[in-house]
Amino acid sequence: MKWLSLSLLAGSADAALRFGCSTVSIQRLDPLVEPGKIPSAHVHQIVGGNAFNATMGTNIADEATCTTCTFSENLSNYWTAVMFFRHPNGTYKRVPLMQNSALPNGINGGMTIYYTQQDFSSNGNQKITAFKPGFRMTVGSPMYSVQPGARGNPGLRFVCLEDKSTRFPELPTFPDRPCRGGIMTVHHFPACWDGKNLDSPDHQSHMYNTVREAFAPAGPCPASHPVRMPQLAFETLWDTTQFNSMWPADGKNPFVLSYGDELGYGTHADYVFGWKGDALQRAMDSPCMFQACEDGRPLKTQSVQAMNACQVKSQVDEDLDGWLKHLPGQGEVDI
Ligand SMILES: *[C@@H]1O[C@H](CO)[C@@H](O)[C@H](O)[C@H]1NC(C)=O
Ligand SMILES: *[C@@H]1O[C@H](CO)[C@@H](O)[C@H](O)[C@H]1NC(C)=O
Ligand SMILES: CC(=O)N[C@H]1CO[C@H](CO)[C@@H](O)[C@@H]1O
Repeated sequence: MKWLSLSLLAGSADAALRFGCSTVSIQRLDPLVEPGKIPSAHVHQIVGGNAFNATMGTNIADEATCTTCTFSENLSNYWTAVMFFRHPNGTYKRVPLMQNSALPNGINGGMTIYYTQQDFSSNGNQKITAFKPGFRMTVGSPMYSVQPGARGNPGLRFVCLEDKSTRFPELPTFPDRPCRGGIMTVHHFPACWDGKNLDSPDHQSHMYNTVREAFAPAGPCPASHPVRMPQLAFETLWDTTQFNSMWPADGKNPFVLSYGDELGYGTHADYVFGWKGDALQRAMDSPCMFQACEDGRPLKTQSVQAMNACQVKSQVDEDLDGWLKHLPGQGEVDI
């Protein structure tokens, strides 16, 4: 009898988290790929808990005292590279972040984070296992300068926004024309775990990617990585509109990611798990969808004001907001 009711519980259910996170920091730190290095090679924009640092321990849920995300039990960190505009006169300006639509008003920049089940509308009749304390991973790589192999990664995309709700088409590279509503970058992470390792030397091989375009149903997890975990995804909205009047005469895309990528094949993102206790597992086991998961059903939430108040001070003293002669950390000579 017990088995029967358990298997019924694991039946088909739609459950998904979608929430906003304000910017917690924009600086040159990279605790996964370059731990301890201050400054790291390129600039990142970070959201989530205030335990973000050059070196991060395995128990950030206890180290952080606040988070910039809607769900206050979520002390995880999420980050990506930063977008810059290159003016025809050769200088660079950081592109501001803007909040997504469908989120509470007043969120300061940041990103929209998704934890879905197998796909947007179903768990595919299987248990979705939450990440464990100490879990971390990356997706994509700044080293990719061409379409990475035949497999590519359909989970890493750019969208030319007409307005904040444009979602298609998804492009593998930067748009080749000015976009009326800005540019969105999308990062879908792999969701199949090897069941053993919280991390791996390349921060990727403990996970296996079955991602398809957009939130389309993911393929089954392979025997090497049998554990289905939440499908994590980031949406980042870049307000490129103030630069549309400065589009260069040669018509080439003037936007560049903070490690010098003008095409976008090197787009990448990083994740460090930091939910308190079993909060993420409770959410994955409940049938709630988006806002219905808030206000203690089952997750605790906080106000936009409290989200925006959580900040991490930059440890790197450098100008990121003027018209810069070069991208921070790029094209400098080490003395
Ligand atoms: C980051 O680490 C440094 C050096 O260990 C420490 O002094 C600082 O307080 C930490 N910052 C945060 C926000 O934890
Ligand atoms: C480049 O153009 C920007 C925008 O007009 C301007 O503010 C900046 O001073 C210019 N820089 C140089 C070196 O001409
Ligand atoms: C469950 C839990 O410990 N939640 C904490 C999450 O972080 C906020 C601060 O952002 C605390 O107030 C909560 O107590």
